Amino acid sequence: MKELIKGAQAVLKNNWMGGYTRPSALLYPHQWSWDSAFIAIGYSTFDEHRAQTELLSLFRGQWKNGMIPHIVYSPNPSDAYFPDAEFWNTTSSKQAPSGLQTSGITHPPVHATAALTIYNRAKNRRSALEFLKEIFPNLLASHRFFHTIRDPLGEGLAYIRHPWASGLDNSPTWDIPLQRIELGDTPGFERKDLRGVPLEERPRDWDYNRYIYLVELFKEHSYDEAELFKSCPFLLQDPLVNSILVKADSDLAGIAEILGEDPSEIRGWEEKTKKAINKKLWHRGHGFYDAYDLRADEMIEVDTASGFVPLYGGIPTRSQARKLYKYLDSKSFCSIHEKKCFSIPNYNREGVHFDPVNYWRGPIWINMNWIIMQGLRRYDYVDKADSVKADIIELVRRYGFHEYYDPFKGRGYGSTDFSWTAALFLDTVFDDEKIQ
Ligand code: 2M8
Repeated sequence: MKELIKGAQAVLKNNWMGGYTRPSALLYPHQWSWDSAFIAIGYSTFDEHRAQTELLSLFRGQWKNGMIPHIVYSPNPSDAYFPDAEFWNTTSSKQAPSGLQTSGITHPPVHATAALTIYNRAKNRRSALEFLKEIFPNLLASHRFFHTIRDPLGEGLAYIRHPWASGLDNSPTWDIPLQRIELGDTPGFERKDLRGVPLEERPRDWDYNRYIYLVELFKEHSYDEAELFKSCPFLLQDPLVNSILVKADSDLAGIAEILGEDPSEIRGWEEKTKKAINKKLWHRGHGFYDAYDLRADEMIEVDTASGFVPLYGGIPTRSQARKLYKYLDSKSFCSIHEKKCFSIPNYNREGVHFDPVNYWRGPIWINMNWIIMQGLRRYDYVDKADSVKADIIELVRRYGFHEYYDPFKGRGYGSTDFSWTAALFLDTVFDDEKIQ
């Protein structure tokens, strides 16, 4: 175990770019929003100063309306990633920050959870408190953005307007809304991801054409949120983003209390979003949480692991949780008793588009396992949580710190030495191993 821990720490250290940590050398040279939150949680197990720096550097890219962009671009020009900063041209928005370049969409808001974890683990209590004081106003603004600007009808659910904003880029859930897009004259572009990873492990050109169509639309409207709420063909309320927001609200309220600030507004957001998830995203007949397509005004009944993430936010009632558990521990998502399958594949194994090799369409992702594992503990499904934990450790031990893994063969795909795999591995073994 000691060697594995050293290996995980080395992945983070090698991906450190001087002010932030890249997700991986092979594919992702810039700073990604939810990656940074996971990475900061990993650093909090052995380097609290680096953990704080990681989060604070991400917030330098925060927009004036509170939005944390999903990518903060490195100041050093790099030919390694598409789309580059120029392609987003976010300077056309009055909301974009000056002095550095970012994308123009969000990512799941894990940051308050990361900030509280860093504080709780810190040995230097004074500097940890200073860190919380510094970051609290930015965190609050980012939550307010989700709860107000991204919820213009006051339903208690934040919308996303791009598959990349979900973090689960080519999840089969997005196939249906993306089919609605008529491409027209989208400009040509060159994907860079296929230089390092085979197409069978990555999204199709079909998806990329639609990702780029949406970015072109954002540019046309200078990233004006009210305009895009009216005109964007991809507009969804996703259980993953909203449940992560609920958990982060609860942690942000905890931070407010530590700082002697009034947490009531934040607790109000948390409660409202919890209720709304149960009201609008819970499919009664099916006993599962689905994304809601605001354009078609209907649920998207596609069963990905995102439907289990409400457990992490403490959102389901006991009886809802029982239904989720029964499904999670079945053949569809690899049960505890099945020896030939690691858990948790990101999409129902029996689903029509299931593919154990392709990106977010079947493989196991360590961040999803880590999130759902915590949800299982919250509802006292201890054996299953322990079995997910054992699979996280076993996948890393046997195959290394990959971006994602085949649920049957175990072997890893995408990037090697992937930062959030290393970071969340460290977090997973922290309490057992007393990492230094
Ligand atoms: C992947 O997404 C980026 C676009 O944001 C890409 O494919 O180019 C996703 O797995 C996303 O969740 C992740 O944050 C990002 C960097 O690791 O890569």
